[in-house]
Order: sequence, then C-alpha cells, then structure tokens
Amino acid sequence: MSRPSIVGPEQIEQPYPVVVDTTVEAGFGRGSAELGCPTANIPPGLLAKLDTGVYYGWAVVTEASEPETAPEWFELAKKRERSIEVNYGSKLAAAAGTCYPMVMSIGWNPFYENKQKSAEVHIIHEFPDSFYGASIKIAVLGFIRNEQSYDSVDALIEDIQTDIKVALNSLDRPAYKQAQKLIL
Ligand code: ADP
Ligand code: RBF
Ligand code: MG
Repeated sequence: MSRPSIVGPEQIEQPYPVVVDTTVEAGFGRGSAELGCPTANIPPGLLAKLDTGVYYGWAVVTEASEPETAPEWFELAKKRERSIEVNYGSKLAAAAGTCYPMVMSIGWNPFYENKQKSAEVHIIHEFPDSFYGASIKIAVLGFIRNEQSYDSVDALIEDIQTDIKVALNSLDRPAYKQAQKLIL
C-alpha cells in the first residue's frame, strides 16, 4: 500500500502538542528482539486523551535518581526471561539531554493481541546501552496512522520503517523544529 511521505498541517494544531514527562518502564521485551525496533515503554494512562495509533514527535532522555521504593514495573521486569539491567540512564553519556525525533505507538498491538494497552516510544537514534528507569520527556506533535494487524512480522517491520521516514519528513518543518524547545 502506498503511503504519504509527510503528514499533518504546516502548523501544529489541537490537541497537539501533547507533552509528557515520565519514566522509561519495562515492557514485554519483544521490540528489539523481534522487530529490531526497541521502544521505551511509558505508562499509557498519561496519554489517555489520545486515540490509539502511531504518532510522531520529539523525545529527550536524561538520567534519573533511583526511587526510594521499588516501582510496580519492576515486577514485570523480574518476570522476564532474559533479565534486564535497570541503570536509570546512567550510561546515556552524550545522548542524555539531547532531543531526538521519535515515533510512538499507543494501543493494544493488534498484531500481538496484547491484553494491556501500551504506549511505546521508538527514539530515532542508536543508543549503545539501554536506559530503563531513565527520565523521558516527549512532545507528541502529530498522528501518522491507525494501528493494524499484519500477515507477517516483516509487514509490520516495513510499516514501522515507513513511519520513521514519515516522522522525519514531518518534523523537518519550521513549526515542528521549534517545538523541540518544549522539552529541552
Ligand atoms: P521492552 O519491552 O522492555 O520495552 P524493548 O525491546 O522494546 O523492550 O527495548 C526497549 C528498551 O531498549 C528501552 O527501554 C531502552 O532502555 C532501550 N533502547 C535502546 N535504544 C532505544 C531506542 N532507540 N528507542 C527506545 N528505546 C531504546
Ligand atoms: N503493533 C501492532 O500490532 N500494529 C501496528 O500497526 C504497530 N505499529 C507500530 C508502529 C511503531 C512506530 C512502533 C514503534 C510500534 C508499532 N507497533 C505496532 C507495536 C509493536 O508491536 C511493539 O512495539 C512491539 O510488539 C514491542 O512491544
Ligand atoms: Mg518496548
């Protein structure tokens, strides 16, 4: 299916920008393994005012201090087959505090028939290490498409690659570039 290479108006319009400041939590652990597309999971309740679907915007991650009491998502992290390292973003180095483009998916991942709603941010940057527990600020600026189910993992991967191109093109406009300052 052919898709537009740029989406959304020249100016940012209601209900955007949607700015959220939160923590990177553990998800189901299949993003990087199966799709080659790691996603920083965040609490979906913070984005309840947005419909399910795929969005674009900017993201900034920074190191966070260790919480005094273990958060709920630690439980999910411990149940995972391969253990994850929760480093609170201490290995981010120069990536800490830098604003990167992102694509985000909100919903039930119809392809995987998830029982729980998730909100996941794929930051368009290669990070050498994971950053579970880090602070993450996002500015959601536009909608790309509805979530879909697919006949194969490859078809999902192909659509995500197109989402990334669409996000980069859509963010490369003056009003959208300016919006970086909302989270810097
Ligand atoms: P999970 O199901 O736990 O979210 P993923 O396979 O989706 O597992 O991997 C997500 C983790 O990978 C993030 O929490 C983050 O620590 C790390 N990560 C590395 N690179 C990126 C990136 N470019 N975008 C988002 N997360 C990344
Ligand atoms: N999952 C789906 O089931 N259908 C989708 O259309 C879909 N689109 C996505 C688009 C982007 C940009 C990203 C980052 C993820 C998308 N996902 C989608 C979620 C994907 O299934 C999920 O990230 C992995 O299962 C890891 O939890
Ligand atoms: Mg994830």
